[in-house]
Order: sequence, then structure tokens, then C-alpha cells
Amino acid sequence: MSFHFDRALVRPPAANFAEGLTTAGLGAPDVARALEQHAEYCRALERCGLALTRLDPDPRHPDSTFVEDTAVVVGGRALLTRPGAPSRAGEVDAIAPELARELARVDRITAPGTLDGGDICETAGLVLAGRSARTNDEGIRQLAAWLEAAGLPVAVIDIREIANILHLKSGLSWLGEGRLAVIDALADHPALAGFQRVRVAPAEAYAANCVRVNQRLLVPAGHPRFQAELAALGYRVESLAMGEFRKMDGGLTCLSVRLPPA
Ligand code: CIR
Repeated sequence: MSFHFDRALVRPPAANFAEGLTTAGLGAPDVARALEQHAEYCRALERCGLALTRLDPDPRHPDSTFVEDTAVVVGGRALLTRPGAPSRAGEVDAIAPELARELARVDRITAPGTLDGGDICETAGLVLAGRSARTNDEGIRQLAAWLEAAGLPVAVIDIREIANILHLKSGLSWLGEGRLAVIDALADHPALAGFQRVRVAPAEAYAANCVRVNQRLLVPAGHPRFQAELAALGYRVESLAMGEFRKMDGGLTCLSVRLPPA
């Protein structure tokens, strides 16, 4: 199942977290508060039933708390990425041994392909891949070849003209039960026609990055309309403060690499 997990890798932000990449224009993050928000995020994953591997903060890479961008995990296999931002390239080698310990098979995107995990959204039977400033056509081609072994097709969504989203999953998330949470700008994309789309109002667009983990749905705090809609659909929603990560263009999905049961 595409939201059934029993383990996850996380990495708290390092002291120089504020030196990472950002376009948000929301000011510098407060590292102490980011650590608190990260700790609460970890507790939420544990409440979802996950066993966490907590990696050491890595000040060589200020964006390294956003571990999701370093790997795509499907079934029991990981595909290490080749991040589109040069400052993030070293994050992959730093996490590779951890994934090799957890999973039977680890492959890798090679040059000239680039791909960030935040651009890849696994749903039931279809993987959505964002063509973005970070993920190029060759990266998506390699991903599609890798997924062929699992019998999973890929649908490409070009987000380069869509304002205010860094990655595909900044604008949509898999909710399970055939549903996606999605911002207006993506909602009518033909690749999404087969999904029930739960639209996220423009004022709450940041909440489109949410994460289904087993029987719970984690959403960023401060988006009451979206949260009420999810509750009405029967989801068990938990809201988490994400303000410090938002300042660095990060969201809930980016903070963990979630692994399915072996
Ligand atoms: C970056 O620009 O790469 C980081 N500051 C934020 C990455 C967020 N990752 C994600 O949405 N998957």
C-alpha cells in the first residue's frame, strides 16, 4: 500500500539551517524552534506507528533536514536521487549507507539526470513526477525505467510555470482512497483526471503538502478550512506546526524518508 509504513529516516536541522536555500521571503528560521517542531514531527510519526532512525544533524549541508529529496522509495527499493541544487548534492552520499542498511536494494540516478524526491508522488498504481527547476527530463526518464521493474507507470506534470511551488508535492499530496489534495493551479491537469481531487483553497495552499501515514494524515497547522474538509471525509487528522521549515521552502513530506514494511 502506498501509505503503509513502519520505519522512517529523519535528520534534525543543523545549527546553520538558516543558510539553506529559500525563496519563501518569510525571514530567517529560528533554529531552536525548528528543532522543537522537528521533535514534534518525530513524535507524530511515532504515533503513526513508525520506528525512527534519527540521523545526526549535518552542518555540511544546511538543507539536509529535508531528507525526502535524497531518495525515492517504492516497495522495498530505494532510488538515490541526484538533487537539482548543487549545494545539496552531498546529501545523497550522506544518507546512502543508512538506506542500504534498511532496504534490500538501492539504485541511483546518474548524470546528467537530476531529481529531487519532493517532485515524486507515489499513489496507488501510478507515480506522479514533477518536471521542475530541480528535476529534469533525464531524471524522470531514469525514474520511469527504474519503476518499470515494479510495474508502475509514471505521469509527468510540468510545474515550471506554476507560481510558488518548489516541488510537485508542494502543490499536491496523496491522501489514499483514490484522493489527492491539490492546489487550484494543478487540479485540472489531465494526469490527475482519475483521482478524486480535494482542492486546497489559495489562502491555505501550503497545506497541499501533507502526508498520509498509515491511518493518520499529518497536515500543517493553521489551515482550518482544509483540516475541516479532511475531517469530514473521515480522515484522522493531526496538525503540526511547520512555520520554521516553511521559511526554508520545506513541508511535512520533506522531513522524512518513509519506508514500507520489509
Ligand atoms: C531546498 O530549497 O531544497 C530546501 N530549502 C527545501 C526543500 C524542501 N523539500 C521538499 O519540498 N521536498
